[in-house]
Amino acid sequence: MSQPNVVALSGGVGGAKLALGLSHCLPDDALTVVANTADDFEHLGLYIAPDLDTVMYTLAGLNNTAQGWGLADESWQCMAMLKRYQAEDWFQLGDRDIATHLVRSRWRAEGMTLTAITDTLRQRLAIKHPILPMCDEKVSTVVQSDQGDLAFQHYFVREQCRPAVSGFRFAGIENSRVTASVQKAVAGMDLLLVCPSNPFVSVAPILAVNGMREALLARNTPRVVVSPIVGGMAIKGPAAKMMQELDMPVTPVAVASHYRDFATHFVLDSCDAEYSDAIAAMGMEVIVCPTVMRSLADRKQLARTLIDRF
Ligand code: FO1
Repeated sequence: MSQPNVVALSGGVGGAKLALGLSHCLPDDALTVVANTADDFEHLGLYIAPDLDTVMYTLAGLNNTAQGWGLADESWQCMAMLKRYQAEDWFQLGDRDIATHLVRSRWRAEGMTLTAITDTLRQRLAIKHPILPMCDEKVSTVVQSDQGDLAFQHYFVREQCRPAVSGFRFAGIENSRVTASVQKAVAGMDLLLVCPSNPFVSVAPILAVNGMREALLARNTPRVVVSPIVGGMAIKGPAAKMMQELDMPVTPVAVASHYRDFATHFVLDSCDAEYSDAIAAMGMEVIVCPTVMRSLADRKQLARTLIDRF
C-alpha cells in the first residue's frame, strides 16, 4: 500500500508527539486523529478539553514543547490575579490558552457539538488534518484510589498522581456513541494506530465509547499499538505507577496483554526486543524499532517506519 489512510487514537502529550510525526508524513486527507475527551472537565466556569488542546496546539506548532501541554510563549497574568482572589489555582491556565477555553465554552453554551467546535478551532489554527473528539457526549474519568474516587484532573494535576489507584470508571460512557465524523474516518481507514498513550485513562475511554470498538474491528485493518512502556518506565505520565498499583508487571508484555483482544500488531522499542517472543505468542505481530520521540526528527522517523510497514 503506497499511502495508507490512518486513524490515530491519542491521549495528550505522548500521543500528540506521534500525531505530529504522522502529520508531517501524510497528506491532509490521509490522517485523522481521534482524541480522548474523558479528561475534560469544567473549571472556573470554563469547559477544558486537555487532550484535544494538546493535540491541537501540537499540530499547529504552538505547543510548549518543554511542558508537553499548553502553549509556547505563554503569560500567566490571569493566574496571578486568580491567586490574589484566592480562587482555585491548582490548575494552570495560561492567558492565551484561556482564549481556547472561553471560545469553546461559549460555543458549547450555544449548542455546538464538541466535534464542530474542535473542527472550527483547528481550521482557525490552520491545522490541515482533522482532529475529532472520541464522542460528543460528556464522559468523565473517575480514578478509584486509596483516597476515594477522584475526578481525573484532581488525581492528575491537583494530587500530582500521588494516590494509589485501584481502578477507573468512565462516568457517562453509557450515553456515548460514535459520532458520524468518527464513523466516516473509520470507513475510509486502512490502518489504525494507537499512539503511545496511557492504556487505562487515555485509550481505554476511546475504545469504551459505545460502538467504537466494533466500528474499528469491523474495518479489519491492521490495529497497531505503540507501547507506552519502554525500558520498564512510562515515557510520560503515570502509566508505570498505575501498572504497579494494579499489580501488573511494568513491561510491554503486560500492555500487549491488555490489548490482546484488539491489537493485531504491537510496536516495541528496540531496547525491549527481548519481549518479542512473549508478545508474538499472544498472536500479535511484533515490530521492533526506536520509539522514544525526543526530537521532531524522531517523531517523523517513527511515523515513517509505521507508515512504510503497511
Ligand atoms: N497539566 C498539569 O500537569 N498541570 C496543569 O496545571 C495543567 C493545566 C492544563 C491546562 C490546559 C490544558 O489543556 C492542559 C493542562 N494540563 C496540565 C495537561 C493535562 O491536565 C494533562 O496532560 C492531561 O489531562 C493528561 O493527558
